[in-house]
Amino acid sequence: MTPEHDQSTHFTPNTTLEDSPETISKKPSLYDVVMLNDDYTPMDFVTKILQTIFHLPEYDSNQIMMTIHTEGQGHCGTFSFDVANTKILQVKEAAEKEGHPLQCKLNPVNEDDE
Ligand code: TYC
Repeated sequence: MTPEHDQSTHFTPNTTLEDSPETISKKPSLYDVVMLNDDYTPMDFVTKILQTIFHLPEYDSNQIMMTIHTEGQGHCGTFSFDVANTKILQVKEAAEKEGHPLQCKLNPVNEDDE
């Protein structure tokens, strides 16, 4: 193998020795943060969380809050694994501080659908 074809020193964390060059992902995996409905968290608290932690405009935050309230869950944003987990933790901590059960979940984005 010529040095320029030797990829052994170029593996990124989400590749294995079995991956062919075509299957090695070129960008980091993305994750949807999905917020869940509950019967207790006040609506205005949810709207504020969407504005402060997810940096969504007030109008969008209110729309997403109402979607969660009526449909059971709603999409808050798509992020890298670390950013998504940090936001989920920030939501949990802010909610717990006020005694609310608000929770989010993490959904890997199917990269074939992009
Ligand atoms: N269902 C809650 C209520 O009636 C409001 C709510 C909306 C809670 C969105 C959580 O993610 C949520 N107070």
